[in-house]
Amino acid sequence: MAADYLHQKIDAIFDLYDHNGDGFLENSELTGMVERYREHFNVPRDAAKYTDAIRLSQEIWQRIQSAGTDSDNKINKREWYAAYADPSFVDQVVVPLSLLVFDLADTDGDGQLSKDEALAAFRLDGLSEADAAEAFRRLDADHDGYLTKQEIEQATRELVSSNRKAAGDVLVGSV
Ligand SMILES: [Ca+2]
Ligand SMILES: [Ca+2]
Ligand SMILES: [Ca+2]
Repeated sequence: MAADYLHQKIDAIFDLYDHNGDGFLENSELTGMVERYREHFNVPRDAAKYTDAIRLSQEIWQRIQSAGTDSDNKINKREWYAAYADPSFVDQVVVPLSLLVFDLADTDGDGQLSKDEALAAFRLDGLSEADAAEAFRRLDADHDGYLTKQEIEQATRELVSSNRKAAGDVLVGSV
């Protein structure tokens, strides 16, 4: 059952992106997450952290479309799983995107997410209020009231690579 657990988590990421819940990802849903961050945190459209995040969202789209076997303009779950099975996809796209999203939420630019910044970010990801609070509690390992980039990077890697239960799993709420 171990392999199935990782599968469930990758599945949960898909569902957070699948804004209209139809079981497919469209290009606009991949950029939609970044757009929601930009709006909520009032990030200027010409800010590098925004344009870079959009570029990486597009890279997700392009990589999966070019690897895909069908030519519909949507990503299905099978194509999504296949992408995450490639370690370079995680290293070159998934982790860098999560760090840029961190920057978008870091409105005061101190290099950390305060509790308010982090809770707002988790809610934008689609987590319930309770799941967002739990995620913050679990990820703030040293209980100083802030999340660092290192904590988010580690949590992201655990979420998308580990078959075992890990603290980072809270990034997708209750799996
Ligand atoms: Ca959809
Ligand atoms: Ca901050
Ligand atoms: Ca901390």
